Amino acid sequence: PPVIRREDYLPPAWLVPEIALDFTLGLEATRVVSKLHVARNPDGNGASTLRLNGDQITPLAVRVDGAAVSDWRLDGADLLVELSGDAHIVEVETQVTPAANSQLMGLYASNGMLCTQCEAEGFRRITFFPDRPDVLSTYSVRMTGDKATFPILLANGNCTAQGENADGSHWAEWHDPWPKPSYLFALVAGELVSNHSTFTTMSGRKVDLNIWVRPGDEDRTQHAMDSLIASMKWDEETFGREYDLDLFNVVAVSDFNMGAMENKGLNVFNTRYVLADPETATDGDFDAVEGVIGHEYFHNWSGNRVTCRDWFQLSLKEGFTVLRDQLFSADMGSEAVKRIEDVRILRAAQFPEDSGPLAHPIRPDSYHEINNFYTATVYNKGAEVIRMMRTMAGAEQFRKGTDLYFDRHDGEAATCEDFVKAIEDGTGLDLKQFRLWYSQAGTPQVSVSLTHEGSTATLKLTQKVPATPGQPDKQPMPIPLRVALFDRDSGAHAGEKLIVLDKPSDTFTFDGFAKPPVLSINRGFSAPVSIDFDREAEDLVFLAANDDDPFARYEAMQNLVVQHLVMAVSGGLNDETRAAGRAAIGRAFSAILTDPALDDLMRGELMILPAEGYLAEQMLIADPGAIHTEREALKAWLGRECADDLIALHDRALAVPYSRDAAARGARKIKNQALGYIAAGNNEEGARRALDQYRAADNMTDRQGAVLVLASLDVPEREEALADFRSRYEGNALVIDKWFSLQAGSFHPEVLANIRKLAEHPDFTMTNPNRVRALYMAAAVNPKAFHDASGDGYRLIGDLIRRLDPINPQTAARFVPSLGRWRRIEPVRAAMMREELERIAAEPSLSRDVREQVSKSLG
Ligand code: BAL
Ligand code: ZN
Repeated sequence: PPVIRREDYLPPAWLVPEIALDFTLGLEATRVVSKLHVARNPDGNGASTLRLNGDQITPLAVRVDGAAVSDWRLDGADLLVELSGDAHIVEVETQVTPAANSQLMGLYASNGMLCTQCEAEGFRRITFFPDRPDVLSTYSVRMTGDKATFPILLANGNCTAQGENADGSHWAEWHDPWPKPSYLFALVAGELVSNHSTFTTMSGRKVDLNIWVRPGDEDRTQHAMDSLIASMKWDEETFGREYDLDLFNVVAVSDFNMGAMENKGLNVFNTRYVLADPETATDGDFDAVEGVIGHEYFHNWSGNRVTCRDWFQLSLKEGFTVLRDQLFSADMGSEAVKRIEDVRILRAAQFPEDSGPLAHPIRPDSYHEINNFYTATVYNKGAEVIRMMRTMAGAEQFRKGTDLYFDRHDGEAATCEDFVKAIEDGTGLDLKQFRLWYSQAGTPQVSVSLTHEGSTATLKLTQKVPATPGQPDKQPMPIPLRVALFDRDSGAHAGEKLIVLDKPSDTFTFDGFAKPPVLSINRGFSAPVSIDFDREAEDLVFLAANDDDPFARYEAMQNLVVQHLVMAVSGGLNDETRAAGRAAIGRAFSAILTDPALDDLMRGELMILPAEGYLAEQMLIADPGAIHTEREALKAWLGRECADDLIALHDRALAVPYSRDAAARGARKIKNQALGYIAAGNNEEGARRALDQYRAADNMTDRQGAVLVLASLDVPEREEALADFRSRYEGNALVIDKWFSLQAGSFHPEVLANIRKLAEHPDFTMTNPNRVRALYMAAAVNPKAFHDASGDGYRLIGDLIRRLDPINPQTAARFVPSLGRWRRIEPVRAAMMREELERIAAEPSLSRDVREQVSKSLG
């Protein structure tokens, strides 16, 4: 397949200022008549050929200015029409088969309803169109369908007319006044009920809000509605952004490739990010609903009003919108905990991407299949890059930059360069060198040393941006680091400073220290880098107990454990040094369990051990078996060593009644954390407590936490809880997803055999992405299952990719990166991982999605 390159961008030859779409709806066959008002682009190449992209569709009729034409031709999947003048009306008829669309791109059927997903290139599976984000059109949509099958008819914008026909069908017309690219088009038709509310914007516009779900699900929509209203208000207050239509619809569908989609005025959501009530959703699920509702809503400005010129600019809207949703969630809950969670996600998903065969800059230079670039790099690292600009400018100046950006580019398809320029002009920052963050891949490594002489502490920093595929040599980047130096005796510091390391190496001096101070660096994770600082365990214990920056406190605890486990895994510990290392960790851990000044949400966060994947990242070549064994051993040791404190914590948390306030959520968080350690230290005590917690649970956080622990134990209580869980939630797809995930993600000795059995379970299906991810993504990220020494975990994922690819290539391709990590894994496992990739590569008809990921991974 051809490679698409950023440097090859050319403006479109033809523009489409207006489009009218007429749908005759059916699950088996939907007829589409599309009328494009096309106009020659004065900035285009002047070509007389109009190229309309298509994908698995055929033109049934083509008309130009009302007259049928026959001199059209196909170039691959694209339709080419010759035009003589500067403006024409081009009509094309197509017919699609939604029920057979298992890719879930374009128009498809889900649970008896019709819905669309067009980003990135799904619109061309509905009708022929210049399907690129820099062609903006105003859309008028007419839908006709059987009233019993499709009682609700929705599209972007406002409903302008509706009526009934004598034959039992009905119709609706929708008009969206805001010009938009085709990827933001949406249509939904089906039996839906809504939770309705209203919001009055800052200028006094009353907006109707609906959360549409299948009948029976409406009781689980209030949190989504509350989150939507909070998002609308927050974006006005924080970014000055007001909603711009009279109606905002959100529809939940159960078959969906992504989390959700920001179609103008008609967001389409995975049910997972809409439905939530205490009985079926954990606290984490509630947070995810709030975050994704916010994210999609914020796209109305960062993505819709200002969209992307081309798909290489994806981070323009995604990185910025992720930052916006992170700031929103931080304001709605605990800023400290949110920051830690965001960094944990970045390290788990993005750092491995940046150090592997699929590494790419946040603004990629080339791709084969754009679906493969909806990555943690474009999204999460993209957010970190914009966050750094905000950190350097300060929130107030940054707002001037974003105001200028929205103002300058409203109604346009913009580039990352446009964004940086607006931030530069609005804030006064010089971002010349900073632009390297957009073009260079790889996580910068910053080596740190701190020396002390007289009353001066000298900080020496050295940066190295590692080579990545296609980018062997890197330039130094500006790295903003928030630092503080603590006096060991008083436990205080004289104020935080922001330093920017923009050279390969630099020194910074700090005066007024009679004794060597304790350095706290990259506070708040001010830069997405990895810090290499070999330091005394005692300094980390000090920071874990004293640092006033909550992220830095978490980081100190993580580093303490990472340093110890990396030594343990590499065979660098003897009995004595192992005992000393554990003792230091035990002291810090115990202080966390008992510190009365900590709130429980933060305490629960600090209790989490670094993930096995993150530990593997710290080693050039990792042995996943050794990492698993050492980490589990430490967890069990902590469970025994701190048993009394953990049991006291668990008992205290059990006594807190359910509510959604921060204190009760904190109690549930430490309850489940404590239970995990208790079970690790003493299986019987853990199993007994877990079953009690399960039986007494009046909410999903407690229930899932109990099953999570039991699922990994080889005890009789396990079966009771799993069987009850399944029968209790029979028919609730999202909770049955959890039932699959809990087992596939467990550390049970028979986990791989259990997964194979679950794949044969009548509730399992390959056609629902949530269910596929529930079973197989849980397995792929479960080091015990995936890295099983037999290689069966690799075979499991390899088999899945080959079976899923013909059904849903986009979802199948998401599983490839786990196998693509082989270069960083010990040789015996690496060979088996590679072998799986080769088996996939040998398939004769792979999708473009999987082909690209596999060939890059074999590289
Ligand atoms: N634009 C695709 C889904 C999202 O990032 O909001
Ligand atoms: Zn997004």
